[in-house]
Amino acid sequence: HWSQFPMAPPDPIIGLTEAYLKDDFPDKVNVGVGAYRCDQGMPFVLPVVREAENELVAEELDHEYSGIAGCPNFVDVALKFAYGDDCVPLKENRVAGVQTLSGTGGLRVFGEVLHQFGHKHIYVPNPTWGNHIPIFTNAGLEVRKYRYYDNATSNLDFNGLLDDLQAIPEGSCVLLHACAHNPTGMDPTMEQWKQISNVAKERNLLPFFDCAYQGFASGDARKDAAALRMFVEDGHNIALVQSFSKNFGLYGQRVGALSVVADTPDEAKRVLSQLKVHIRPSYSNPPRHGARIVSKILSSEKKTDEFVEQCMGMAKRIDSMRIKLRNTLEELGSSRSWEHVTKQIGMFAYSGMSKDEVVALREKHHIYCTLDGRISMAGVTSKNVEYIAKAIHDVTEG
Ligand code: PLP
Ligand code: TYF
Repeated sequence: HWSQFPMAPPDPIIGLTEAYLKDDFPDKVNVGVGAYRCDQGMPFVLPVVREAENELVAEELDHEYSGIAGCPNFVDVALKFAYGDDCVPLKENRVAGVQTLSGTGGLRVFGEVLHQFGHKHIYVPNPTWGNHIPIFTNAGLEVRKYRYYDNATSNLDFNGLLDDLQAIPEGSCVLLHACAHNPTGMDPTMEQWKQISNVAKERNLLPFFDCAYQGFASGDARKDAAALRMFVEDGHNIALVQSFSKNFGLYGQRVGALSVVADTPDEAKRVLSQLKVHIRPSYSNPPRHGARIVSKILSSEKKTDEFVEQCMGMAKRIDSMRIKLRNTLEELGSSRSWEHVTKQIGMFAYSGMSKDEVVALREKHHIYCTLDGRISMAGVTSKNVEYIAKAIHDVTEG
């Protein structure tokens, strides 16, 4: 019967790595998937992660199952990392939290729970991380978009965003990128977040934060959760998904958390019970190793400081590559403005290249980035930045 199966297209992001690996051009460049590379182009393991891992090996822990909700200490420190130590709902024990299969797994679990409790749709920014759409569609939700970015000016379309949020059905769930928006690299200012919070109040919206880059926005991981903390202080019962893939460099370990703020401890317990009901028949319980690493780091003030410093190091290297890429394009005499490349934050440059230009970049220069023109700056290095700039110049001016 498998002969009846049509061939599915490759994933728009992961498929790029597959194509890149097959390419035998010596100077090929993978700036598709958002995975940090050191300046030598190699994967980077944070020294504090190595240190925690070595300590864990020495402890000779067992490999028993976790509970359905994962490692309780991990959930505890992960939530404090995002919400802050002084968060009132955390202190009042009214936040339901579970360990998830990284950000992706948390988004899916919450999407399913929303659907089960009567939500028919969810609003996501336009554009958003490509995988948001199939994640929520597969959870049974209709995915609707609110305006976010103005391609013409390479800027946030804040008026469009507010107008759209004001017009959506009351009680809807709205997905917000907590910081370092993927793919545009443009976040609202704190004043703009306040206005979003006010509209969410007026319209009784459910703010659902996707926090995948805590540490890549301001450079200080502890400050990057400012927007979601403000929403909690404003009295919103937010939901939050955290990924530890990028900031801790734990991509393949699948470390994440899902949490939901409730009005009372009893309500939080009921929400937790429903999250567990969804997880048990899905994957039963999450993996332990990565959660133990994060738990060890965030349980120690010294290791947390080291983590913040090392994460900042990654963000700074990316920033230096933004400057180098923009300067080189300007030196080459580009007729386009590349100012947005240094204005944007996080892992990506939303370059403004057209689909045809992206395809030419791939076919002519063996540089792989997504069709929307998103370049993973985390894959740009001192060695390939000039090659990339010259190739972009060629396909945009040619
Ligand atoms: N959300 C956003 C906005 C992302 O960019 C990513 C990864 O690129 C994720 C969630 C999920 O990543 P992971 O499943 O590795 O945590
Ligand atoms: O680069 C991006 O936007 C992501 C990265 O399981 C990614 O798609 C890759 C694998 C994965 C989750 C996220």
